[in-house]
Amino acid sequence: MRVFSGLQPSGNVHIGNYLGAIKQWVGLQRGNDALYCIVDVHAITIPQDPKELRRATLETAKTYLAAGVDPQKSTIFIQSHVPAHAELGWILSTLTPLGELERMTQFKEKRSKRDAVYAGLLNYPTLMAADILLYQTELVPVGDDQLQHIELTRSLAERFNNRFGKTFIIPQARVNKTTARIMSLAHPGDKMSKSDPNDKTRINLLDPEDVIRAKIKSAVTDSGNEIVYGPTAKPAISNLINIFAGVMGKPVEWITRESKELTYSEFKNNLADAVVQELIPFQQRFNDLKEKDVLSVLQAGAQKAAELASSTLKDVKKKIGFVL
Ligand code: ATP
Ligand code: LTN
Repeated sequence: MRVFSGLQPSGNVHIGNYLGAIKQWVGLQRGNDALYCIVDVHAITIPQDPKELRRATLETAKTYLAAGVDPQKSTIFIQSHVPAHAELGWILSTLTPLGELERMTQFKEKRSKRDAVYAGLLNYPTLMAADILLYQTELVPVGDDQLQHIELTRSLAERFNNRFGKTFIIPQARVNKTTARIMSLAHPGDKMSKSDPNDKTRINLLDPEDVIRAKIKSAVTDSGNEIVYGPTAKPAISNLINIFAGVMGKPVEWITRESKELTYSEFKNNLADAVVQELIPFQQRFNDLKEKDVLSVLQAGAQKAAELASSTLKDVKKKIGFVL
């Protein structure tokens, strides 16, 4: 199957991004034709410091590689290296009713947090639809906050196909049940987020071991003292169980069975051991990567992606009446 997904280049890549998205990507490389993109064109929908954007873009590429995305199996590239994304994004924006964009939860959320909002932010979902549709994608592995965008992508593809003839494959989202929405360590009612000003709410992939342990130790828990799963009654412990299950690659039931006799503090210790065991080797691989090798992976990736994208874009242009 053709698989496509992406992450915005920003610092603070956290264990929610890792378990909700990147870890799924690694698993999907086998037997599929996967493209994993660093979406810098999306990132500039909110103001970015140019130096920081460049740094974060390369850091995100290193994160993919260190997490196990293998350039021999998958295509890794930077969105702005393939101009077809912006071109198809523009075309799709001319077919998207304004009301549908204004209703997007992520847009409303981001808008409410900022004084100035630019047109690009409203058009974010049409660019995301272009990312996906350009490659005739069948499967889009993401966290559950992206489901609404994928729904819009599907309806845009259907609308285009109905009006101009069959052009796009209708893609499907793929979320991992236990890790689709990892919650904040401090406020289990909120999603763990890159942009939360309080760093203690998340475990960053690059946090040192003592910081990881301290953050897990100070994570809020629920009343009572039993390790039982129940996202409504016990949201904080259930979130920690989800993280544990995701890191270990085991079902929630296995974690709760193994932890039945433990106190909250013993359970947290075991969780910290598991997270450290996953992240410290990741960090070693991350630190060993050289910028010049990363750049050459990205260059080869862009070339491959551009070839695939150009055939869809050409078909689209012909169908809408552009002279080729
Ligand atoms: P922010 O947290 O600032 O809203 P973000 O982390 O959602 O940013 P991206 O970096 O673009 O933004 O997200 C990359 C991927 O990680 C997406 O597939 C998204 O669904 C997933 N993801 C993000 N946060 C979580 C989370 N808390 N739990 C599970 N998956 C997540
Ligand atoms: N909006 C996504 C990032 C993203 C993406 C994509 C994910 C941009 N284009 C295409 C999957 C497929 C987010 O995580 N914030």
